[in-house]
Amino acid sequence: MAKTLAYKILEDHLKEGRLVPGEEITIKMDQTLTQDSTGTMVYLQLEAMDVEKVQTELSVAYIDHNTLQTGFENADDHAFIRSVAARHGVLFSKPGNGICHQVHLENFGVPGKTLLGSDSHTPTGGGLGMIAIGAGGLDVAVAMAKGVYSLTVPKVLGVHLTGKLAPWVSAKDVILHVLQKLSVKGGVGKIVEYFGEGVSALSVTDRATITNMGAELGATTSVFPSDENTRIYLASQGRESDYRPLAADPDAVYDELLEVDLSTLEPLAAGPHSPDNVKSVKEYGPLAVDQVAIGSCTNSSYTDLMKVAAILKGKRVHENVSLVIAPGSAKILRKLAENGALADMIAAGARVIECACGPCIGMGQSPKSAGVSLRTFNRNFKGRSGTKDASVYLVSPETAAISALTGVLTDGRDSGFELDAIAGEYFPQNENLIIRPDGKAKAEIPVEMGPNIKPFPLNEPLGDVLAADVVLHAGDNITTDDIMPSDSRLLPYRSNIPHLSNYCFETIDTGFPARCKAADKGVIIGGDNYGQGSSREHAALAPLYLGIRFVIAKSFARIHRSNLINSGILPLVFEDPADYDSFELGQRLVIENPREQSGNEFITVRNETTGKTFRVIPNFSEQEREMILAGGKINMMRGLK
Ligand code: MIC
Ligand code: SF4
Repeated sequence: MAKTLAYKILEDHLKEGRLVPGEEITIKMDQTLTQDSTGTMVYLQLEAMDVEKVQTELSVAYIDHNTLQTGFENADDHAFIRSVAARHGVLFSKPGNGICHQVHLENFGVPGKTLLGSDSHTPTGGGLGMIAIGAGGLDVAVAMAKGVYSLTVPKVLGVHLTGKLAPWVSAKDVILHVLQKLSVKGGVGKIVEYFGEGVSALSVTDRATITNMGAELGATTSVFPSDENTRIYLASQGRESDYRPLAADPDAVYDELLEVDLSTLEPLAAGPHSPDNVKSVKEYGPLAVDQVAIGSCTNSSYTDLMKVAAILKGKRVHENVSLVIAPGSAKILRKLAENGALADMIAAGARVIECACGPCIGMGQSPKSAGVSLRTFNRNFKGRSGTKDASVYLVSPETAAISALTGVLTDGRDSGFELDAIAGEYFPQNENLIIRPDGKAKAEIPVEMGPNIKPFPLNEPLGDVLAADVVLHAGDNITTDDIMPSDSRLLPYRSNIPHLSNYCFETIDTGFPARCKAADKGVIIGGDNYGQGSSREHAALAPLYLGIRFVIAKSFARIHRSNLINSGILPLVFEDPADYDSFELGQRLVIENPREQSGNEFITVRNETTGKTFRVIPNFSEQEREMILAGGKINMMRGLK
């Protein structure tokens, strides 16, 4: 039978199960990546698993998120990660080397390989024809320890690309268009696979922009074929030998299909506060802009920044605009420095900051009160920039750069400026910011553990009755940034759950932690797509620490659902979504005999306060149920039942 590319790669890596949508499979994981804000938990967990060396072909620990060192905390985390990486044969990418997804694409991504990363934007690797999946830290730790990962087989949504992008329209506009069509939950339970003659008009870094933001669709991952452009990209990175052509069979049948004619697209923007709130730049504009930020794992490639430099060259950034640029990697920054593009940016009035996530995760550069910020990033959730009342618009690098000059959100096609194609470059290998393991045995390398690093909380095996008070009634599309906010104040505490838990749900309801403590055991009621966004397992661990035992929602985002199960918190779905409206804070919900009920099609929940009962759907796979019974993945691995 003709196959999609996604299923070909999955089949190549299949260890257990059948490739049938909805069934659980276990696949071999060739590579893993971690970053520092999820990495401390991952490496605490890896240490707890007591393995000697990682079982993957390649595992890399990146430092790119927590780079604003205002105290000892981040630096301690970096030292901890470096020491554990060395103990287990993991490569360490030093701060300054760049954003994990960009650096991985440049140096390590290989067509046809699998990659699991403790960051939701790991699917960036799909731009190189990888099956690259974002997951919670514990799943990545297990993948390192055992070389495998279990997942529910997704359907494959084919995006048929035809035509060619017009000048001033770029890869960012392609994915914004797809988001406009499908919404932030349109990719849940799916792999998004791009195919068709339009593919050849997109470079690997264009493709990586598109697969990167597949995370915003809620997709398991996104993937492009590996073709001549892939070969050219790998050759430019000195890795042509990693190239292998890959594509779906010509008559492959997709579960769903979306047609996109690239030539009909125009410059788009996602307005506050959701990546799917997409309109054309013209519809949103003209809009006075206070800040323009260019960078992030979505749009910080060499070609992106060369286009920006070309637009800025010989011009002046508008007097009302603060333009900040964060190149994706040290390789890119070096090249921009060598060829003069950096000088063009600086001369125009740009603020160039280090190669890291930076403003994308609120680490500096928060906009002014009620400010308007145009960003080439992937997420514009309320408050994520560090300024609660700021309005963040997600745009392409071209739109960002031209708007920085005009001071208003501008469609570059009206500028009269002609954008030339960016010439290919060769990027010399430079390993000075990578530390490779030196072959020493684990016992010879001590773990460096600073005082801010606290043990992760553990749940208890599921008891005979589950009773908890409603401590939050949340709406649709709650993000993990809502559940466990992250900014320059809080990122230094990613290895300290007790401290972080005091800020749980801070942007929505500052009374949440106190209410949880008063309730002893809590339940959260959520709407659709609960837990979308980041892979941070802190959004499960902090609630666990605060006594949350189950969450009932209309639907869950994939990674967060897994993180809840890994922590032994039950994610339960309303049988009848109308029941969602029937709760008030403080009501007591009781599940009798949850151990047995968790294996049924439905679980009956009694609202002790109103006397009413309703049903929820557990839908646990066999392995998930084992974790739920044991009180989480670590308990299960320790043999608890
Ligand atoms: C994000 O973009 O939200 C992050 C910060 O990269 C997260 C990871 C984290 O919370 O540490 C992600 O995307 O998974
Ligand atoms: Fe970093 Fe932002 Fe990318 Fe997350 S989305 S990995 S914070 S650049």
